[in-house]
Amino acid sequence: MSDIDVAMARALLLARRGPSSDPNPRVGCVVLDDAGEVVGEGWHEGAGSPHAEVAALARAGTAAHGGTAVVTLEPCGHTGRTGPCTAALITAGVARVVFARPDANPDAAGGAQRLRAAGIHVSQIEDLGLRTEADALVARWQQAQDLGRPVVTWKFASTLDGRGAAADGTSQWITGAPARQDVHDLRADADTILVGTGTAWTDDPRLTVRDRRGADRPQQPRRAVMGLRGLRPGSVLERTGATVLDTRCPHEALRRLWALGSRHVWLEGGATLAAVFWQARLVDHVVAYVAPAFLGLGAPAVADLGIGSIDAIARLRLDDVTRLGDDLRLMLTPTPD
Ligand code: AOF
Ligand code: ZN
Repeated sequence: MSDIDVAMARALLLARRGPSSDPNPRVGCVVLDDAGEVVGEGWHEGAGSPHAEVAALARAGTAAHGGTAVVTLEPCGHTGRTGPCTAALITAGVARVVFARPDANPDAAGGAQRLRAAGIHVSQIEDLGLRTEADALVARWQQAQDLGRPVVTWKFASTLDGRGAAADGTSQWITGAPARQDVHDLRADADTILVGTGTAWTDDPRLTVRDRRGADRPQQPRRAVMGLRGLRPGSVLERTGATVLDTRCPHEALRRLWALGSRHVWLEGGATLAAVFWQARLVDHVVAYVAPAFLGLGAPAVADLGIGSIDAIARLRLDDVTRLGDDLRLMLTPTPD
């Protein structure tokens, strides 16, 4: 591994210190001096805070002069919430910039060109493994940019016969503890947990991300409730100030969540709300927890998806199967018809 590859691997690690879901991508930067020694490190802490390059240059000070900035993302050439990184790199007098992947945000793109115009040697890292890692780091953010709306992951738990609740309406617990903990781990990747007002009224859920001991984690996604019924007075969500989206339209709900900075919505139910998103083709990923159990009569975990005959069957691509205790977790992607 070259010095540059080592620095890029380090920059990728630093980037992971940033929030996993934010309107901005996670970015890390390592500054090397003209002898190849690390003189500054930085990462982006989320929208509104300094970009990774600016943070790393601040630590490097004058040692950056004639040195190399190694960045996981092409430095931005625009003034958004903060100034352009290209300007900061030029002012610091770096001789060389190596980045791992281009910035696909049309506003921020063009950074490499600007740096070149200022006489800086700019290149994309050669190592394909490092490029792939940099892509994976911002995959969810990139998907949301491409869609122009938050990515939607629909999660549900069901029995073998597709039931989400028993005939008397009771539904806790279908899956075992390992599967329930897994939900918390996956929830942490989203910035918003969304349920319908129906679910909010019946279940009075907390919708927080908890650790293995059941304590709330420090970084919590936004909790949002969608529908025209509002929140039950005195419910947990009302007391803790959940976001209320007083609309039945899933497009409108996602527009509002996007404006609030949301890029990945974790849709937890109920079945009717999920079906509304599905029929609007707004479901990007499905996570299904299947318990080895029957309920026979009872409420289906999945509501009417508007499928009238076998020709219209909704098939999904099976991306992964994992056993969690006695349950199965299926990761799926809807396939276009
Ligand atoms: C970088 N370094 O650390 C990050 C970049 O609104 P702003 O000013 O925070 O700009 C956000 C955009 O800048 C974001 O959409 C992405 O294109 C880029 N993010 N660029 O050079 C960084 N976080
Ligand atoms: Zn920047």
